[in-house]
Amino acid sequence: TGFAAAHDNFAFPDGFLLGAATASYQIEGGWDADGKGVNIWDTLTHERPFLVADRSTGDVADDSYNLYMEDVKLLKNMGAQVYRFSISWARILPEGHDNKINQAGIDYYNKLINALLENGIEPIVSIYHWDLPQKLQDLGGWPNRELAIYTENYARVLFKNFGDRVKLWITFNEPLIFMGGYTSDKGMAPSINTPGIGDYLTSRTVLIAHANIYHMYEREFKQQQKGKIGITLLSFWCEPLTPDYTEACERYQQFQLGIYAHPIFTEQGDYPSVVIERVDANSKAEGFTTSRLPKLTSEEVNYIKGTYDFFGMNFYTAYVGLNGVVGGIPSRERDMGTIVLQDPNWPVSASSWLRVVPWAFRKQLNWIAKEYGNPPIFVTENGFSDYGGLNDTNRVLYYTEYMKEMLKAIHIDGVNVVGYTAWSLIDNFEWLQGYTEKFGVYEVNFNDPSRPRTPKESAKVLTEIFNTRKIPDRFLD
Ligand code: PNW
Repeated sequence: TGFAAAHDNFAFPDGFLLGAATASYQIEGGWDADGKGVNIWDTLTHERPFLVADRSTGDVADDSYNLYMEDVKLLKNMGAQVYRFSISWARILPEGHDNKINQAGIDYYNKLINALLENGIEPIVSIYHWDLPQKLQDLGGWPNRELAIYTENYARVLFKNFGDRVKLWITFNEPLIFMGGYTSDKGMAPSINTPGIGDYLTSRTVLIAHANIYHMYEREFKQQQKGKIGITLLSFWCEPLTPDYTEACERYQQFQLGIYAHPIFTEQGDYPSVVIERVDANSKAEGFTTSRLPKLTSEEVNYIKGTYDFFGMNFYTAYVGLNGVVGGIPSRERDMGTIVLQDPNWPVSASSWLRVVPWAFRKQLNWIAKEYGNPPIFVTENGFSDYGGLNDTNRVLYYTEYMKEMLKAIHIDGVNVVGYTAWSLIDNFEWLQGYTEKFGVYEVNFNDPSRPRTPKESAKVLTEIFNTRKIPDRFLD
């Protein structure tokens, strides 16, 4: 019957992977434990505490450096098949370079990975989730393209030590956001104010580093380890204010997602032409002799193209877009020439940028599938923030409504989505918002030294979904 068919549409396909996600700096603590080096978030939180909403740090965070077994238990109890976590570069290589390896760091991730596998949970490892060793920032950080080589060397240490057991690797988490660390002295670490220049330099280094890692894995490890490598990119749906602004939204997609996805996922490769044209033209008008967008050579374009086994997609929210020139001179925002707003009717969260727009998830999945030739998409993050509390009805609604839209994209539209990890397993250090915004499905009491974890309503619903592999009937209309 049509009734049954409609309900089958809200089941997860066989082989679809379900789980939850975290990141090293946000949960681990142990900021100077057992030989770990200093990273740019240690530096920002210690030296410029006023940049963080509650002046907090990740010094202890969820103490997952000590309590990782608790996290594994939560995942196990939920019925998670996969756990996405990131490795702290400075815990493995205290000074960023591979000449000095911190064995205690290797031991920590070995213990975590083994515990996961013993409990039937597959690790998905992000190689870089924003915590750059300070020693590499001292050399200029991501705008310095030598980092593309240092990152490759760091990744090799990870493949050598963990690649026998880790089969799913993500090179970078959301370069779109961490390139912002080079656009303002009030922003993300390293909080350096070089907008319209440092961010584009960062994008080039990241693209080359990603390709270096991908090719190095193919040459040195893939045959033996048989793993898969992707990159996690953040995107937003952009709904044109009126049909006249369709192009404004297209430009928004290319400037936000396309800067990273076009060089890797299209057959043509390279930066999107609209990005090249507009940054070149603005640079010229602003009096720069050389475009602020450093070009990729044709060798680099070919080298970067196709370096993926899957597309890691982080998705949270949507905007309404229209034409408009805003942002300083120079800036990527100004280069883009699109302004975005959020519809005041969309339900809010605790995060200023995050409104609840479930239908946009389906649209963005379709946009990616169409633009990039329907690659396997792993949704590596999706989630909702509030100010705390176990009775998180709005988070439950967020997850069920967004998952329903994702399932429509899979079953009705044929988008190739292969997995989903909820952000986040536990409340954690939400970057510049400190501990004021909560994303966890498990609550963590940050006032208690033992950092107890307690399931919220959303953890119970995700447990049910992970075990039944469908959206419960009570959430279907
Ligand atoms: C992601 N925005 O960051 C990160 O990968 C996580 O580490 C983070 O905790 C999570 O989402 C929630 O914020 C984002 O401004 C940061 O649109 C900023 C935005 C989106 C995602």
